[in-house]
Amino acid sequence: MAKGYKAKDIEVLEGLEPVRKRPGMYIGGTDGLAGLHHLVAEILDNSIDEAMNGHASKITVTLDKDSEGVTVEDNGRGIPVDKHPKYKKTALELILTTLHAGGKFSDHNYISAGGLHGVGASVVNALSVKLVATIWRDGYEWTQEYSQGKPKTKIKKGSKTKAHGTQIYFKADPEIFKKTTFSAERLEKMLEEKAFLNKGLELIFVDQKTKAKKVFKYNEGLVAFLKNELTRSSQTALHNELFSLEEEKGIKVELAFCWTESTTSQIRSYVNGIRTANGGTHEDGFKSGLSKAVRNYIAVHDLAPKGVKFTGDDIREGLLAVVSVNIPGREVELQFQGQTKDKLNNPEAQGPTDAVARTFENKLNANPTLATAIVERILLAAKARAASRKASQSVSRKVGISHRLNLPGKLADCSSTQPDKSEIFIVEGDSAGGSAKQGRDRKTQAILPLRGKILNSIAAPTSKIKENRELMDLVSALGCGYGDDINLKKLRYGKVIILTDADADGMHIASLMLAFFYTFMRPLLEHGHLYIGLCPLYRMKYGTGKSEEIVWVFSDEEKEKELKARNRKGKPHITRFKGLGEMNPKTLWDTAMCPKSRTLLQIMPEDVASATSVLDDLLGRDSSARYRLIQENAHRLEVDV
Ligand code: 0RA
Repeated sequence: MAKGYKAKDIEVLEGLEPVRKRPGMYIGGTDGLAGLHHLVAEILDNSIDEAMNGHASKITVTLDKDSEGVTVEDNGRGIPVDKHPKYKKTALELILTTLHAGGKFSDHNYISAGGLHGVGASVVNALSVKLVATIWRDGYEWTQEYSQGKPKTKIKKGSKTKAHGTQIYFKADPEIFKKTTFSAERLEKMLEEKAFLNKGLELIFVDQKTKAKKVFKYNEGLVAFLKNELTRSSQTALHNELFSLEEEKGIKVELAFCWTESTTSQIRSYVNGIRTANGGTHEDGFKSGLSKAVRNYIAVHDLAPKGVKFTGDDIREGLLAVVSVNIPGREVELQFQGQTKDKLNNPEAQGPTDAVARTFENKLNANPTLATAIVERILLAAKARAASRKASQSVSRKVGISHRLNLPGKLADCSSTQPDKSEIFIVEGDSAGGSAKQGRDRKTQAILPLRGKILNSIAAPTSKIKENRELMDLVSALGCGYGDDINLKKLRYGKVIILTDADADGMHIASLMLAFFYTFMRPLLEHGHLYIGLCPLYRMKYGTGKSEEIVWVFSDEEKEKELKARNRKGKPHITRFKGLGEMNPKTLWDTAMCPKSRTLLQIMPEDVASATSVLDDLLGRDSSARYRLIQENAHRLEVDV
């Protein structure tokens, strides 16, 4: 622990202008709710660091009555308020007004690499129309107010107190953010997640609007998360004990996992409290360590029947796991990659997670009954996979050799043969298919109408898939095969877009399709080829003739908002769409197909694995959930401008 941390230890890098100029670079977006709530996470992470270093025991987050202001308070040491000898400013001011200001200890006692890019309080300050820091320290209360990153007042010495701690109140700047109202639900989720990740830490959420107060504290940490997740998805573990492994040697690794009846696996991972929806090196390390432990155990005890080969996927079938690593130190910069920047790329995270997961072998050795249950589960998965592979081989071969010649009759193909310039719309029903065929850009857009409900592929064995005409048409249109024989190099379209009605039926069909893609063509999702096309619910027409203006909206909320925003313009004529089939080709093109005006949501494997609720939100009856989802996923929406 650092001794006598004072203002002089603060390293000063640069001012805050770049943050206001390009806020997206620092918080990942200013249109949706994600960026806005990221502000809270940044402030919260500082308090969590203070607590996890043993200086604070309680953190309270309070949301104002109007949901516009947030207060984060901890009972830590308080940010130092003495003046830095060189910069002639208090440590508080340096922390709040300079980018990347932090203590220069090697043991990182102040700012760990936490927060999206480890940028912290100054970024929040820069993007707040008002920020008030209240510090209890050195026997007094101290306050200072800021606006848009600049001090509005000098630091004020208030009344005497024995208390110690830090309180930051802030309101997001409407010049920067489209929306400045915080969501209580989201904040609550954030605190709950932080409580799972930091075992024993007490986090309190107070919503002044509803007067609700919630306390999050999980002494079991990630294991509590597993239990919660099992209950939520009404699943049970195959074994009594849930596994928890941890170790801290520089990099802190925490793992919790169990096996369930499910035929898929779900691994959730974090680095320094940041969710990595697309996994990365830490997750890879976990998988390889777990495989080694299980394989070793099976080999040593000679448990594999002759001729049964099992893969990593077999080992992980039914696995539910959380992987959390903390990479300390400001020297190590977190590296993220992938289209959505949510995949960890730091090589140093792999070894430690691998090593910790490998120690699972000891648990297996210590408890043979439990080990037998798990090994049986894995061998069963291996046998099932071998059987389904055999069944699918004959089909895939056919698909592979001359897929160009084998295209299904109802496919309206595009003329381009370059996958990166081609896309395919999978639409439901012939009437929607007809409109889409007429409305499309035939150079780059192919249409495949699917009839009837497709098989629920999660439940269906691979051999049944082969008998399903609709799915086989889909497979041959895409050209890349499926199951173990999938080869994305042969994928004929760069974007595969599911387009269904925004109603319960459409939702059902879309979820079946997602289940199919997830189970049999997962690499398609992993490489970001799969999208859901969003169709508007209403058309709002203002004026007529030359002055006519048309606005498409996707939900009831959006409609209300639009009406409020435009009330001076007079009443619009509003049309509600019942389904794609009702739209004429031109309308369908304008709203759902034209790359310049349509809205696509990219679907990642996580979305399917973690919950069908993404779909519920997207296409379900509750259009407010849909609105929220669209808002929150603004960064993933692909809207060409
Ligand atoms: C710099 C130095 C010290 C504490 C902090 C910052 C600090 C920052 C935050 C942010 C939120 N809560 C916080 N609590 C503390 C250490 C000061 C000392 O050595 O006494």
